[in-house]
Amino acid sequence: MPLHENVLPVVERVLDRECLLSSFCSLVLGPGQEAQPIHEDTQLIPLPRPHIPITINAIWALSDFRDDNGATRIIPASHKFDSSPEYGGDYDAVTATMPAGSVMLFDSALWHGGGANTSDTRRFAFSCAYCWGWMRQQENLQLGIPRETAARFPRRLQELCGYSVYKGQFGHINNHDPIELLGRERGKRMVWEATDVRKARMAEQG
Ligand SMILES: O=C(O)CCC(=O)C(=O)O
Repeated sequence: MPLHENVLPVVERVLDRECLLSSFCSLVLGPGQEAQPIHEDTQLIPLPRPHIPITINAIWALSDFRDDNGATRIIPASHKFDSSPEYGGDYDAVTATMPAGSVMLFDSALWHGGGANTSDTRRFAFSCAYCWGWMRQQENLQLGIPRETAARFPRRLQELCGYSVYKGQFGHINNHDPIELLGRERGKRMVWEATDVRKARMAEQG
């Protein structure tokens, strides 16, 4: 799902191809669930607002998202506000209703929150968030996913999970791309190798 062809290219356009999966989780609202406080997913990050998109959220509806079962509430254009919401505050929101199978993409600085589920069935969703490669991911996927499991992922998913180096500099291990720990051959060159013209020439000549 994090590799979905209708979503990842959009994320790569807003961030870049070296983006990371920040978190991947299910969002299940049971009957009687109260509305979640309106929040931004990155509001604890001490950056002056508004700022460039730093994290993109994809919420996948696995059930129909309706007003009565807790469809996500959003405050349109709030990602451009110069402040963050107060937890527990009362805000004028619209509900993002959508049929099962839809996906909603938004800048995580958008003020939002799950709605109240007053129906008698559960509302199922997946949340897939992506961030820049220079940021700390919300979930520590390199330690959280056993290495032998990650080794079976497609290469692009491995990169998204953090087995990658941003701009050939951030995230290396002993001057190597961590993807090599998953048994992949030569990963990305570090910036200091790639910019060493003499060494690059020697490598070309074998
Ligand atoms: O469940 C939803 O609709 C939104 C969930 C959410 O915003 C969150 O968990 O941060």
